[in-house]
Amino acid sequence: MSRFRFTTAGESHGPGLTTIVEGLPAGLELDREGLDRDMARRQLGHGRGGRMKIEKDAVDVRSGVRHRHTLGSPIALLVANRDYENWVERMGPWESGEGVAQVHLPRPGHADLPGLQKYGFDDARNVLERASARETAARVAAGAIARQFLEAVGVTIRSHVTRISGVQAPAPHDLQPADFEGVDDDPVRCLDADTSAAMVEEINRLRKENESLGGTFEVRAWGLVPGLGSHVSWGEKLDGRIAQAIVSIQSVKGVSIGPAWDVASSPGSEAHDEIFHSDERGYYRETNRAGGLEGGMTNGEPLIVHAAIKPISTLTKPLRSVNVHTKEPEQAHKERTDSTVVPAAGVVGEAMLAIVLADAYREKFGGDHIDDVRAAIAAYEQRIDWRR
Ligand code: EPS
Repeated sequence: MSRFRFTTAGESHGPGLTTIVEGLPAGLELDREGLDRDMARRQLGHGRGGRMKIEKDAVDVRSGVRHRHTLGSPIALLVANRDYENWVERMGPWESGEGVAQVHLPRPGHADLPGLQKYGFDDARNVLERASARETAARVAAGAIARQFLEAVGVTIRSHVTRISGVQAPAPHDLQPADFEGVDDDPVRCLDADTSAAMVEEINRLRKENESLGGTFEVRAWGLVPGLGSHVSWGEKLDGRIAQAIVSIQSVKGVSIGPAWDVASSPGSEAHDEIFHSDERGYYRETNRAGGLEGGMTNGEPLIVHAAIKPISTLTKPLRSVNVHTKEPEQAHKERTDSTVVPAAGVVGEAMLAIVLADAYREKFGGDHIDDVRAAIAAYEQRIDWRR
């Protein structure tokens, strides 16, 4: 199979998360430290709650890898929930459930109410455990593998936080991967030190007021060959595939490719990227307003994706809701939560973009062994005379 596919399973306070990744070529060298690093990066960020002190997410590779190289077979990845030992009675698959408190107060903004209605449950925990952003640990495990495949074909992916609540970072131009060095050491994964300090202050201020905070992040990818995705059918357009993957991240409500909202308010002459050619560079552009995609295909420029995340819907000062048993007004369910997850969401965004791009490479270049993939890419680059 030459498509990158993955599926996750697991509840937030159940025994653990499972990811199955399919469709990688054989012979790809995997780096365990790189995998651990991505898992640890997802746990970072000022504004995370108590859970991140309990967990130390580590990936147990159960299949598909031997002697540090992929076998071409499905890769099964397990991430244990350390917190499960505190939740066995409430979450264990074979416990009776007798005497376990149910959640009857759906939180506005969470999956609680539509999930209860759709699946016919009495207890919103049956919904919220799977809807929880804990599932993103399983996505990042898959994304870390996708990233290593992409690195093997010359693609680099990075992210940074561009807004937290009302604090906006200055618009960055022409970022290169090297500009992201140290971004994970910043408490909010922001590239601008003054903005970062203001973001931390804003988190502290609103946290004291029992508020949660949303924001925006940006993910970039460099080194993509032109022509990934296709203009021929809606389902093959890479912009649509990226948008689906990014908006599927818990709490993400908006996505754009490049500076879409600015472009929407610009005249046509200032909305596009004029085409140039030189013997040294081949085709090139002097701007990247398209965010690296034209007609649903990569155009050889860096890919730029923005995402908007709403504030976490579990509030320590809960919003008004209704008890689904009595139908009486009550305050929404309250449990341990984060103030903001925007810094971590950028890491999840990297993972989801890596997954879509790995799939696009598998789709376009096929190959059973990583050397087949590299040879197919080299032949294509030669055909279109593309230089990195
Ligand atoms: C998360 C684990 C969760 C939350 C958060 C993300 O842990 P717990 O529910 O035990 O505190 O910190 O989940 C949510 C934001 C949510 O809405 O459910 C994680 O591992 O990232």
